[in-house]
Amino acid sequence: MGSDSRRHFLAGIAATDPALAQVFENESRRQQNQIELIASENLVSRAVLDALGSHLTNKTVEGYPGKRFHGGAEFVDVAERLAIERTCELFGSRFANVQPHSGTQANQAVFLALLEPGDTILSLSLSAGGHLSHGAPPNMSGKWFDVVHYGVHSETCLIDYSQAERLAAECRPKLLIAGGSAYPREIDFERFRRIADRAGARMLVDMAHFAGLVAAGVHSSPVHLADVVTCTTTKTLRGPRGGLIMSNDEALAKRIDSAVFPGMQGSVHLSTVAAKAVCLGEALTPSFRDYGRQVLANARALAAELVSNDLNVVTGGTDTHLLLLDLRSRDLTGIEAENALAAVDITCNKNPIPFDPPAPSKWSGLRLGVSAGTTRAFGSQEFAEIGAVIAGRLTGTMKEEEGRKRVAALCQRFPVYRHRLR
Ligand code: DSN
Repeated sequence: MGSDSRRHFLAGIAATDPALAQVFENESRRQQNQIELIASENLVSRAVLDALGSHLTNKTVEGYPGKRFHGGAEFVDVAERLAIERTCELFGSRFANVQPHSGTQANQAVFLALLEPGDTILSLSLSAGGHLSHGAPPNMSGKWFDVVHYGVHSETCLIDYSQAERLAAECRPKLLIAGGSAYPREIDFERFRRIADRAGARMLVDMAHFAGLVAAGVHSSPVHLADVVTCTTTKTLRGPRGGLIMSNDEALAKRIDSAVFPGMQGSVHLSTVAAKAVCLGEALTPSFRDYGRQVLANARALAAELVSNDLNVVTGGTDTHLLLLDLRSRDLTGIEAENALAAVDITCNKNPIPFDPPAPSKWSGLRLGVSAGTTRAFGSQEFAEIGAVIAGRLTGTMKEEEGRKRVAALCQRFPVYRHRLR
């Protein structure tokens, strides 16, 4: 082996690229030393990390297992088949596409399979907890389709199903979307199925946020009711960054496969597909059910602590891994609260609450999620302690130094993996 190729195959990043090695080291320390409450994050297993850093990244394939456009696919086909089979087993769907690079691309593939430009979509508005890819104006979905939004009741902040039904009768959408990024309560999928049927619409459920809870059996499943279900593998499902698409109708599944490839994507990110298979395998084990139950218990413990400290939790609580704080009564914006918590090493994100103005600087919500902390083995007691620190900082009753000390004590007691540099 020449010395160049020797170095190429044997030298690790610490030796070849110290600047990036330092980034990995810093991020690894940050994940150890901060409490992660961003609702779309989690901490993947070492096995998922192994899959993401595997030799599969060298392989180019397009198409689907057994029908590739490139040779040498006999082993990677096994990985993709495992991901497909495990998706179907875990969620009870007949068909699955495991290639979308993200939840947004999964949704775009569904649009390509089911819609023409100019068709009407009916979906939850962004400020009520919806998602950018469901027709928000700056997104491709908002530019290419005629989008109508339903929202939530002003008093309860729960989905206004009657409004959705009325709008569906008026605008006759081709696609009705349920799901979003910041709606903390269970969605009535049966009601949405009836609304879609009456309007002659297809129904898409985007369960990106709560897919792991469905997998764990602690949240109702939309898979037998919707025409198509999309999700990410990232959030409560605790896997790599990427998307899945499920359906039960063979003809529709074929259209979705064609929409993903060759419609929208090229070669498959095989390391990610293998990592999806790993996380789906983990989600099929009994311990993932325990994880799901603990996520719900922790989210409720956090909500209860915040409410008991006079903070306003939108809808009064949560049925999922996430909750939303309404900061208006504290005269704080979301960004001010996010910064105040960052100063005590708690990471979370500003978010619109229902009826907020569109400008992010004016949002008055803060979104908190417990998936990553639960993976770290925080239980209800630890989440009550986290709630006490959040409340203390947002109500001004706890000094910054004390908040930082209490967060550091928790982080020390519950270590996460460190990045292994070679
Ligand atoms: N949709 C964004 C979120 O919920 O944070 C990214 O996944």
